Amino acid sequence: MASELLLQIRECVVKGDQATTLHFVQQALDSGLGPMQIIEEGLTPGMHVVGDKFSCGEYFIPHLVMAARAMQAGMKAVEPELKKRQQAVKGAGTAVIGTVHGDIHEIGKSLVGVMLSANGFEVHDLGVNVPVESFVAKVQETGAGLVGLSSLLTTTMVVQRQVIQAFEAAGIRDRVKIMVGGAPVKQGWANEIGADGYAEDATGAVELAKTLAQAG
Ligand code: B1M
Repeated sequence: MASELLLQIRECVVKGDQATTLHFVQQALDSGLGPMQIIEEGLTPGMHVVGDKFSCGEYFIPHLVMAARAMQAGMKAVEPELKKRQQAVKGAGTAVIGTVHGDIHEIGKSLVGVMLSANGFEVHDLGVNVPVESFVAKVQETGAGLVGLSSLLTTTMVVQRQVIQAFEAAGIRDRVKIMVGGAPVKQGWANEIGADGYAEDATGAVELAKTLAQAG
């Protein structure tokens, strides 16, 4: 039953059907499935199928847009449950996150943001296509100790390096911990550009953020 529901959620994302995605996500929640299981075993695998279909020329941009809307509808439904279940630690720290300039992929970045805030971080989500200087300005304004940079395109990964360089140029690199992520990003890239950490997924991002916040 559970695996059938997760399969249906996946299929609805692949079809880009918002209403039905929402319906099955709600049914999954009602039947006691956990929010992370719904995200990781239903919604996200659906997006991977969509990505594969796009790669092989079966899907085009409108399919990606519709699938993203379906996934976002599902995410909205699981968000309250996600927040309820997380163990919020008061005063975990302040984080500034965003998808770097030139890149408009928002779902993974938003998931990281929701998970961080569910775990007690005060999150300033700058959105997508964020100019390099905006990260620096927001840190100066809020005093945030953590910066999260998301990048889904191989062509925009370099902007993560530019953001780190901008913090150096502003003379405040030692005041922030910078973590990077996104599908094409790997630990080796994080090392190469001098980031403080890399996480593969949203759960890993929360663990990393907690570790970096403690390291202060
Ligand atoms: Co685009 N896209 N897209 N896309 N898109 C990818 C990324 C792609 C892999 C598809 C493919 O070819 N198979 C490919 C990139 C290839 C590459 O460079 N390696 C691609 C391309 C090429 C493009 C365009 C260039 C297409 C074009 O115009 N010709 C274009 C670029 C636009 C731009 O940004 N300038 C484009 C556009 C779009 C849409 C706008 C249509 C849409 C996004 C809509 C939206 O976000 N509102 C879209 C979508 C939906 C995708 C796929 C299908 C799905 C992305 C997604 O939401 N995944 C994607 C294929 C794929 O990923 N398999 C694809 C679900 C999400 C939960 O996962 O974002 O990976 P993800 O986030 C994960 C982890 O990566 C990690 O945690 C998250 C949760 O586990 N993570 C972090 C993410 N950020 C993190 C930050 C951290 C830590 C972890 O710390 C700070």
